[in-house]
Amino acid sequence: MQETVRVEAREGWRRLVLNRPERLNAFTPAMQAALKAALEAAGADPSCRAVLLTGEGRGFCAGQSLEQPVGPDADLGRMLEEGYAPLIRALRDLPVPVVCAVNGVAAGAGANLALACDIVLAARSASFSQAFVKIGLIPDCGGTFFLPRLVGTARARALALLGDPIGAEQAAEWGMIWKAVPDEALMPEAEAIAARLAAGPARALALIKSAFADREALDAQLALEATLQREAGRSKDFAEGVCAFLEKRPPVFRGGR
Ligand code: LHQ
Repeated sequence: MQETVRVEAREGWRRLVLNRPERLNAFTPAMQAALKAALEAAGADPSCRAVLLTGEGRGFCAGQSLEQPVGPDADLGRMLEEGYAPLIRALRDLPVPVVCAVNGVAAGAGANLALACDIVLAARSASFSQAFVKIGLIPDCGGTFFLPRLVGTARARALALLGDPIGAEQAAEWGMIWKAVPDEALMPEAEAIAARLAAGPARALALIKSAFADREALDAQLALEATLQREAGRSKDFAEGVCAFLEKRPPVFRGGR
C-alpha cells in the first residue's frame, strides 16, 4: 500500500511529504494518523532538530478527503476532537521547528495545517483557501485561532465567510505566511532553512516555540471549533455541499439556521 506520508531523513532534520497526489493530498484518517505519528517520531529522536513539511505532486493538501457522501449521523465534532485537534497540537508541541513548504493548493484543513507550522514558505503558484464554507462548514484545525492573529479580523472574517482562494504573494503581503518564492526556489529555500535550524541552538529554538504557543487559547479555540463544526455537520447544507463537490457542480444551499 502507498505510504500516505513519506518520511525522508536528512542530516539533522526530516522531510515529511504528504503523499496522496492523485487527490491533492487530501486527508484520510490513515494519513492523519501517519502524519501525527511521523511528527511524534521526529520529536522523540534527539538527532532530529527540524522538520520540513510539504506535499507530493501539484497540491499541498486539499483538506479533508471528500470521497463519499456524508451521512446525517456523522459527528464532525468528534472527528475534530479525535483526529485533527491532536494533530495540530502535535505540530505546535513539537520541540523542534516545523518549516512548511506549500507547493500548491492548500485548502480547508490543508490551509490551516500549513498555518500551524512555524515558518511557512509558499511557491508563487500556490494558493490558500478557507474552503470550508463552500461545503457548509466552519474553518477548523485551528484556523479560527491562527487566521485572525496572522492577518487581522477583517481579513480573517472575509476569508472564512467567502472561502475565496488567495495567492501566495497576497498571503505573504498580508502576513499570513513568511514568504512567497518562485516555484523552482521553494524546495531549495525551505531545505536551507530546515538545515539552518537543525544547526541552531536547539534548546533556544524549543523555548522560542513555547513562548509563542499561547496554548490555552489554542486549546479553547480548538474545542469551540469542534462544538460549532458538530452543529454545522448536522446541517442539510453540509450534506449538499459534499454531494455538489462529488458531482462536480455548484452547491444549492437552502439555508435554515
Ligand atoms: C479531492 C479533494 C478532497 C477528495 C480534490 N477530497 N478528493 C471536513 C469534514 C469533516 C470533518 C472536519 O473537517 C473537515 C475539514 C475540511 O478540510 S473541509 C474542506 C475540504 N476540502 C475542500 O472542500 C476542498 C475540495 N477541493 C477543491 O475545492 C478543489 O479540488 C481545489 C480548489 C482544492 C483544487 O481544485 P483543482 O486544482 O481544480 O483540482 P481538482 O478539483 O480537479 O482536483 C483534482 C482531483 O483531486 C480531483 O479528482 P479527479 O478524480 O476528478 O481528478 C478531485 O476530486 C480530487 N480532490 N480535493 N478534498
